Amino acid sequence: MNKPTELPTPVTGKQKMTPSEAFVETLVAHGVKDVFGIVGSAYMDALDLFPLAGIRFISVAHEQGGGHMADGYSRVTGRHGVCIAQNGPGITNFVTSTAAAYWAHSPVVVITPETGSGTLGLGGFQETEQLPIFSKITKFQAHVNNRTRMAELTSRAFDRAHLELGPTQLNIPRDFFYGDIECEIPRPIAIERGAGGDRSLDAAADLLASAKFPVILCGGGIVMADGQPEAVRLAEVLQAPVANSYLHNDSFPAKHALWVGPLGYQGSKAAMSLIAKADVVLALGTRLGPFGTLPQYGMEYWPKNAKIIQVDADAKMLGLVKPITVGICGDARATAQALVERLAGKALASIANKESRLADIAAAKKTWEAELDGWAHEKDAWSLEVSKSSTHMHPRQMLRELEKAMPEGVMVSTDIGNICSVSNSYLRFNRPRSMLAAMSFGNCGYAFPTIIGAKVAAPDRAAVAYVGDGAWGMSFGEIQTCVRENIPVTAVVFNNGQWGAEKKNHVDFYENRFVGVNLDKQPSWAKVAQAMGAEGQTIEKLSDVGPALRAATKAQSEGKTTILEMMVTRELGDPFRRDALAMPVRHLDKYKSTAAR
Ligand SMILES: Cc1ncc(C[n+]2csc(CCOP(=O)(O)OP(=O)(O)O)c2C)c(N)n1
Ligand SMILES: [Mg+2]
Repeated sequence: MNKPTELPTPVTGKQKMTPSEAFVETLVAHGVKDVFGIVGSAYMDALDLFPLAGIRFISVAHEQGGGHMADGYSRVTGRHGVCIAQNGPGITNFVTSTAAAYWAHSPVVVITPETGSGTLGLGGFQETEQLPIFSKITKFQAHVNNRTRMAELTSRAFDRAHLELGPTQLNIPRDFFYGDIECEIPRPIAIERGAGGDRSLDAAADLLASAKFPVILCGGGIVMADGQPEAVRLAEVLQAPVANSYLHNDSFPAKHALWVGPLGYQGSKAAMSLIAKADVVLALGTRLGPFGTLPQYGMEYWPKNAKIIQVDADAKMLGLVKPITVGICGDARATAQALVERLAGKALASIANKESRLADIAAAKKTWEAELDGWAHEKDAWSLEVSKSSTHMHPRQMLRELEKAMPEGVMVSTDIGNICSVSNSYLRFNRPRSMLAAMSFGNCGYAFPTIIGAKVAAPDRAAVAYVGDGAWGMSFGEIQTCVRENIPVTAVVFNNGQWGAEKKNHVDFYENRFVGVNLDKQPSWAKVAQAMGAEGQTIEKLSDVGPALRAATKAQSEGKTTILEMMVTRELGDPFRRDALAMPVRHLDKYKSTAAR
């Protein structure tokens, strides 16, 4: 979270300044060092001050990319990510990235200069109503309705992004950057969240003390609260297995004996089989999103009869998706600490029987690892057919090689797509703020710009994006940003020549009637990378995967961005949402041939 003691000091005292100066000094007051965007006349008067204010402006290829970079930056630092653009089209380009940040709970401040107040409503150049567009994808919208309020409202947009755990919008009529005002720069408001109410904490501690098979489900709230040490301590006190919530594989250290892997789509069967046995589940810092516990591998693993304790910093999330026994509105770190304190001195049923549970954990993990080792390729009829005459790599084997070659402390972003989803089984982290998946908004094109923002935030950490070739077509333009702004990252592009995740639905439901899913006549993405000033390599053989990833991540320290184009077969893993599709029903004669038989 925002650490006020580390923040620089802006100008102090009430004094005369321009609104541009007030705006920039408020950014300084909130510790802003980097802003992502595309230049525009709407805010040029403020932009002119950035260098002297110590703010780096990172010029991107597309505003959506800039928004995702701000998201990645905030997810790695825990501080604000900031993006800005030209009124009208520059701002509408932020819609997708803002919605993605909303569902990732990222404190991104989206700065949206708008058309001048003097001509608003006349349908002039680059005019659109910018507040309604973002109203459902931000936690707070500040509109500067008077230039004298520039610092106040700017500061509030920053404060609210932390307080409400998500993106906020700061909308500024472009003429309001100019003029003379008298104002004082507000200091950031830092609100400490507590552990939760005494009654709910007592009830949770009693339940945990009596639990014979407690399981902790560790979510993104632990990452955001920097609470991993407290989560580890609590797990050790209870000797409870710990699963990661869906796409938060960095919420608990994978090297820990109690770690059992992620739940959800393409997650760990060890985690699923163990949570199925739980009599008490502690959902620590997770909203228990509806997709996070969908059945997988034909397993219904959510323990319907277990008592559920849910901890979330947002009270509205408690009991929203799943019925719960105890809800605690608290900061996951503080709550974990408070539970450790309450459990001290209590007789714990889970300690009395810990040997058998530890044996269960070790056995479940061993079985799952062995299954992954042997799972060289997908075994459904279609996958076998398309891969039998292919010389390309099996995606799963390639993902295993990548996993083994990951450098210490790596950050990995993942896109939406079949191979990215399968990678969930092969991504393990020992450090929080390391996994940056496209969260529930699930937009293709998320991973590459997000890892660029992460790299700006943590230049000394290796940064790797996993991207399907379809999603790559949407996002490779940001190679320009890497090269131009010297932000070295590695992108691993899975070339299977298709929008695979969607094709899987054609295979499962539409008898292979493919419409719009083949990505024929793609360029060589390795050559495209080279033409854009990055390194590009095509990887055909499994034995080259590990060495290529190691070399590419190492080359980041020499300032090199590398695109590794992995040539993989067209086989496809399980689909994301079998539950959401139905076999085709047709009533009109014209379409009868497409009806399910
Ligand atoms: C912006 C956006 N458009 C469309 C979709 C629907 N969609 C989900 S996965 C997918 C296919 C991804 O293909 P690719 O990136 O090549 O990865 P693959 O599935 O082949 O591994 C599509 C089109 C989406 N999630 N986001
Ligand atoms: Mg693909």
